[in-house]
Amino acid sequence: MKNFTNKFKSALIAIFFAAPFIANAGGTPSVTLRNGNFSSSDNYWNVNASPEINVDRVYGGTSGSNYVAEIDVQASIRQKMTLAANYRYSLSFDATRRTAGGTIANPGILVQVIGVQTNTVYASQKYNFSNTTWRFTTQNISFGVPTSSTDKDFYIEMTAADNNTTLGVIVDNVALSVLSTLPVEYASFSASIQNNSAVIKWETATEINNNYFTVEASSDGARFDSIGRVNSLGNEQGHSYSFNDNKARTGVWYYRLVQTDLDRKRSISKVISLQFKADASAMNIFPTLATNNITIHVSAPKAGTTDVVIYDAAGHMVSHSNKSLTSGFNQFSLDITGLSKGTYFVQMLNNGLTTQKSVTIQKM
Ligand SMILES: [Ca+2]
Ligand SMILES: [Ca+2]
Repeated sequence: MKNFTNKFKSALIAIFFAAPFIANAGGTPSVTLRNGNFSSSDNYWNVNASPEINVDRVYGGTSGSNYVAEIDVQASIRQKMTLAANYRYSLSFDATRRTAGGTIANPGILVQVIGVQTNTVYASQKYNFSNTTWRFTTQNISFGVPTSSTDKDFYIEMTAADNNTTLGVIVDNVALSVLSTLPVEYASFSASIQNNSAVIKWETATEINNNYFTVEASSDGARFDSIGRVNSLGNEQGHSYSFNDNKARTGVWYYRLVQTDLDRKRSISKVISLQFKADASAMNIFPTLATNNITIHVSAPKAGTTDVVIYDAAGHMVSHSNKSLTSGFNQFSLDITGLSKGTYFVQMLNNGLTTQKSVTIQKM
């Protein structure tokens, strides 16, 4: 299976800044999604994709002349097109589960809009279908291309999700339209890790008709869940916002903002990624009741130097040393004779990844 899903490479911090604001000269831009009804076979949809186009009767419909596309493990569609920045767009399509020749349980499609120049994901939504009779329903996803975007070309693509078979989801009548100018213009959008939790920050240059932001998080970059809501600080001028994701996370996580208008229209920001610490279980300390020495076992993703820091119960650093780690399993001991009685915890910083063992040491 060709994998067109864009997974962000891990990055500690991802930031974008606004290009100089370009005033809209008036009039909406033209949108040129072509062959959305598949009437000219796979034309325009075969950009690094392997479309499967047939009349709908093949898949469970009744028409011998209406051409549709099946999205399955070996068939996807992808169109490259140009979009203007500073607009919000609506991507719509009709979809149904295939009903002829067998069905599989709840097959899905992943619909994405990806910037060609920067690989930024502007829209990503999974849809699953379980209809047992042939029935198209219309789906919509809206997304914004901010002024700060350096992407000029965009891939509109649909690939299989929750499906490793050649029976899948049938789509037709893919259309793209301009909804409006962006009600919120972002000046910046960034995320960083502070004390093992994500801090999401964004600034707006202008806000028009904005109601609130929803912060969403995802472990796979495709399915996002709301983790909190931040109300707009007011219209017309720009504001600074911050949101703390205090949930314990490991590995790579993806964040985005969903902005909701007073009239309930929504637009989705870019996606940014964060690399959290490796699983703390990769480090073990014993004994946890110790007098002179503790032994640390740690698994390192690669060779390098690690800082070993011991904090007391009040969070004060009481010991700081360096250890060389080899890739894989490591074992070393730490002298704690200088510590007074009490509870401590140990943190290691290895190659920018923080491993913090929550198990405490009881100095006797
Ligand atoms: Ca059609
Ligand atoms: Ca097929």
